[in-house]
Amino acid sequence: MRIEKVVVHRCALPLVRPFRTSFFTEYTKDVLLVEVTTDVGTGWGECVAATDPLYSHEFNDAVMLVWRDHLIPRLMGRDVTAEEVPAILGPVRGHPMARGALELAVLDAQLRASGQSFASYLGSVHDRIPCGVSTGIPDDDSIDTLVAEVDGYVAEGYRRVKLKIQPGWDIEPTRVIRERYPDLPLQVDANQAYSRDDIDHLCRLDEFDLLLVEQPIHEEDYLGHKLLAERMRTPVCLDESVLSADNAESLIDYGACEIVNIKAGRVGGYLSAKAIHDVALSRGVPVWCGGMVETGIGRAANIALASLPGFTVIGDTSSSSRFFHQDVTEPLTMDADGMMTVPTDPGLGRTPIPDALEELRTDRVILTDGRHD
Ligand code: OSB
Ligand code: MG
Repeated sequence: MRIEKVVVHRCALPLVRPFRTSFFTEYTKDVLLVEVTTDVGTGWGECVAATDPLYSHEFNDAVMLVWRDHLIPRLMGRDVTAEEVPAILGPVRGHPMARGALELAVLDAQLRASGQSFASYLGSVHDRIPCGVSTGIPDDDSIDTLVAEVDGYVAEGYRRVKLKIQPGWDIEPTRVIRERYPDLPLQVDANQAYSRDDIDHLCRLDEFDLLLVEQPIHEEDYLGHKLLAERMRTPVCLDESVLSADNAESLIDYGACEIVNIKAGRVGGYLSAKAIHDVALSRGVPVWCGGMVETGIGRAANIALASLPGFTVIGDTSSSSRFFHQDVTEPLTMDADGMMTVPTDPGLGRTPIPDALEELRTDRVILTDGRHD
């Protein structure tokens, strides 16, 4: 297919409640949606970068520049298949979130043209997937607020809950939720807030029978995670450290990682995400599908990814309503039994609703000729 035009729709989606982690508090989701026009039709992608470079070095304004000056010029006017996109963009170092969003849009266009769903293309083995939810640190630092939020998620039917932790907000909140829900599948995510010096402290989490502890230490400290994994009974899972299939294989074989959180946006796209899944499956290492507070575009793609066979741990695959009053697409919705149906329409199975896009959009840029309107 020939790539003819790339339009970026920047949108602002107010969150239903602030989302606070060890590294930031987000009140509004500022997202770049990318619309690629080809000679066989249109495709949509979503970039998981944020306004500020706090989770990753990538951020939305930088993504716009790298798209405009380095990535899109390599694709424009070319006859490509989606599978060729990683190699075409490969000479540009880094910027996996920027690359992944373009690959997703080209894949969506290709699959819509051929009538195949994204899930079927990736190798889905489930029609429905179980849903987990990520719970932020309460804005008011109150355990009662956390309990009320978790009570709400459990009542909705979520099958697994993740708590965000950081020094000073770890043992007590986890103890309270575990005592209230002795059988709830529960895990914690520190987003790198601890160091090698905290290994004894982190081992105190072992008494709560957690599914895993996610990215406790700095993303570059592989030895720290290995030392922790040797000491801690709770499995150590990596998120930010995992960048590619080769690096995932290294982390697994080195002993730094017992479970992998796969976020397609973080690893340069769904083809790379699938390759990481395949490596982990070959090693018998469970994987799960992470989230980046995606709109329905990215969320639909995540749900498809989560239906692959190696995804044996419940992911951050919550309903659109977990974060948004209004999504840009028809919402992705969990059923009362805590399961979500994997989209089966061609491509992602979701496109922006024109009125919603219009209402939520803060900027529209035709990146192939630089025009804003
Ligand atoms: O570390 O998993 C994370 C959201 C934004 C940035 C980082 C993370 C998260 C989440 C997932 O916790 C939230 C979701 O999309 O369900
Ligand atoms: Mg994480």
